Amino acid sequence: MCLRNMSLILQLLGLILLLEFFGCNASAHYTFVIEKTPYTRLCSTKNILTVNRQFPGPPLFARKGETVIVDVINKANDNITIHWHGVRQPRSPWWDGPAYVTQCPIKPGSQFRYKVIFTTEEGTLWWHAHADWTRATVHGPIVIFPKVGSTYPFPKPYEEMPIVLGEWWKRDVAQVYRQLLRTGGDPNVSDAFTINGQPGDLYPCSKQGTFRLSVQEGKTYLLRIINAGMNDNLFFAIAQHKLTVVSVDARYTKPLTRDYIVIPPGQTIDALLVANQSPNHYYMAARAYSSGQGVIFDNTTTTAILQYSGHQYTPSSFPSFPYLPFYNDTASSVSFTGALRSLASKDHPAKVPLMVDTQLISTISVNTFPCRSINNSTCQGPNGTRFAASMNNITYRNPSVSILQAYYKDMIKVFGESFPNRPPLIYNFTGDFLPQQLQTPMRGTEVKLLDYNSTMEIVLQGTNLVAGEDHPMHLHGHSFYVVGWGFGNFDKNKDPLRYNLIDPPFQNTALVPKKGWIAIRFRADNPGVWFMHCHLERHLTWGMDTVLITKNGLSPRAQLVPPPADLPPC
Ligand SMILES: *[C@@H]1O[C@H](CO)[C@@H](O)[C@H](O)[C@H]1NC(C)=O
Ligand SMILES: *[C@@H]1O[C@H](CO)[C@@H](O)[C@H](O)[C@H]1NC(C)=O
Ligand SMILES: *[C@@H]1O[C@H](CO)[C@@H](O)[C@H](O)[C@H]1NC(C)=O
Ligand SMILES: *[C@@H]1O[C@H](CO)[C@@H](O)[C@H](O)[C@H]1NC(C)=O
Ligand SMILES: *[C@@H]1O[C@H](CO)[C@@H](O)[C@H](O)[C@H]1NC(C)=O
Ligand SMILES: *[C@@H]1O[C@H](CO)[C@@H](O)[C@H](O)[C@H]1NC(C)=O
Ligand SMILES: *[C@@H]1O[C@H](CO)[C@@H](O)[C@H](O)[C@H]1NC(C)=O
Ligand SMILES: *[C@@H]1O[C@H](CO)[C@@H](O)[C@H](O)[C@H]1NC(C)=O
Ligand SMILES: *[C@@H]1O[C@H](CO)[C@@H](O)[C@H](O)[C@H]1NC(C)=O
Ligand SMILES: [Cu+2]
Repeated sequence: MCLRNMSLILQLLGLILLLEFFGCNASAHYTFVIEKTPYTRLCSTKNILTVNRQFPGPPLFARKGETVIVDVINKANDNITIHWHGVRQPRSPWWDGPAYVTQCPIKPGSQFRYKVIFTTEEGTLWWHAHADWTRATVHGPIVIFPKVGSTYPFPKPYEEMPIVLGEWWKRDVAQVYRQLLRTGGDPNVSDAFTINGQPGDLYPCSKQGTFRLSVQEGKTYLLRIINAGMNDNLFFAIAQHKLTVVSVDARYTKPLTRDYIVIPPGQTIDALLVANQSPNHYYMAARAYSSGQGVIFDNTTTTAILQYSGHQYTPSSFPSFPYLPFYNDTASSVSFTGALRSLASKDHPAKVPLMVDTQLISTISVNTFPCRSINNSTCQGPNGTRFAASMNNITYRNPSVSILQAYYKDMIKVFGESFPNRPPLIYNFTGDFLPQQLQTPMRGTEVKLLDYNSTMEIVLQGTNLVAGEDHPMHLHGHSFYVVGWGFGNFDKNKDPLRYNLIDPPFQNTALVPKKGWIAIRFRADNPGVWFMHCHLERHLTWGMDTVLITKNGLSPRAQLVPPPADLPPC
């Protein structure tokens, strides 16, 4: 309600300051206080890291093109940073967030002011912590409305609702993270998935809190769905209702109507829901899409309830349950992701680079290192090894100061500039029986330099080392067109002939299918230091990461803005 009134006032007076005066969320200045807060889930209470004591955290509202200030005050005992996932932050990587890539962490007792600069984004994104595993509970939606005088390219929904999908551990997530680093094995899987912070009816002690979405018969609702989970891609569906996807990663798509969606960690999907079934209660549910053979995962199911209101009726005592594909159903996953298309209309054109200046091909692999244990205990990775992951056979290692600061000052060389353009070794990437010696990668901090305004194509080639599985690859600073994908090994002669250069989806996170590849294109027109990584948190931790540095252009408008004075020191 508040928001609707506020936008009306905005339209009438054009005054943003009024919003703060009225105590609404839609202000241009937010304060995020990071602190531990007790939350009770699954029959037990634990202290979790939160923003303003909320889980999920508070939504950020803006209109297209606005800049929002967020003061982050760290009152917890953990290092923290905040990343504005999918926000371009033009020439301003200082406020992008990934620890040791663009900034040193905000240490306990200190604070940092972020400038979140919206330009081309419109729709749903999200913010999350980007240091260690703190993002498990430190995250929330970003809602970017069209400019005043402009509207959605679809009929105005009656109401809008964020649907934040998350993952919950009974134990302290920091302990799960430390155990993973210590043992070299798989991290403990989560104990529950959540919908807007609640596990739902299928978990112990959870029925009371189950999230309920009240709808009126005949009305249309816009669900702003975010996968804020750590380690699992998810299938999501609502019993007896279809979802019409209208936007992915804050870019409009051609309407795509399906019974279920697939949403990997990092992705945001806006979908219209028409309350056109008989008045009753219906389950919405999410569970893992986990394609790796033998890869352990949280196989539980989270639910919320869609309940019709405004009528006299007796709801069935057992709401009907939606169809969700089986946990390893890759065909169902690609049947959804492969059908996404940019809207590509006059108002929302797709500007796909047709010519490519630089093509980079990178493998993305899960790997192992021999166990080099300090206290002679064996490592808990496969066959007593230590899990790792890599891009082009390099396991990314964080430097001790941020790459951006080192690059900007041109002083200490904490990184190398030789991330290879091609896999160092050509083998049958997706072969079923790969020699064991290919499994061990190199460690390094190698970046790839991109010329300003050059057009890039990056082919991300999944491999079958250790275990082939889907990887949701995310790029900061530049969203990209997914121009092609396929199973098996990328064929540089045949596959580009099948690219979609007309209306490919424009994303910041894209799922590379198991034992397959995707090709993405973008123009490197945003100078800065930009992290690229798998958004499965365990793979990020293991090193399936690299850094792209888009160089400055010639004009001052094509160069990095200077660093803020309050940038945290390491
Ligand atoms: C991980 O799971 C194992 C086995 O269930 C348990 O012993 C251990 O305490 C768990 N560790 C953490 C940090 O949750
Ligand atoms: C989930 O995993 C547990 C432990 O591995 C197993 O016992 C159970 O059968 C699985 N449940 C489903 C529904 O797959
Ligand atoms: C999916 O898992 C089932 C067992 O849980 C297995 O029988 C089946 O082969 C798997 N399918 C794929 C495509 O891996
Ligand atoms: C580890 O084992 C080796 C060989 O058995 C032994 O020489 C060494 O002292 C042990 N180290 C520790 C810390 O126990
Ligand atoms: C690569 O491995 C796959 C799966 O084992 C196999 O089907 C394919 O023929 C292999 N390709 C080549 C070029 O050897
Ligand atoms: C990765 O590099 C290591 C160390 O040079 C090498 O042993 C291994 O075979 C390489 N693997 C691949 C897949 O390139
Ligand atoms: C980038 O390159 C394109 C194509 O060559 C050109 O049209 C555009 O003006 C360039 N932009 C900038 C900011 O240099
Ligand atoms: C573990 O060792 C066995 C036997 O040597 C081998 O078949 C298997 O591929 C190994 N697994 C991994 C992940 O290295
Ligand atoms: C927090 O960050 C500082 C600065 O990089 C670092 O020295 C310290 O070890 C970090 N603390 C933890 C608990 O990671
Ligand atoms: Cu991954």
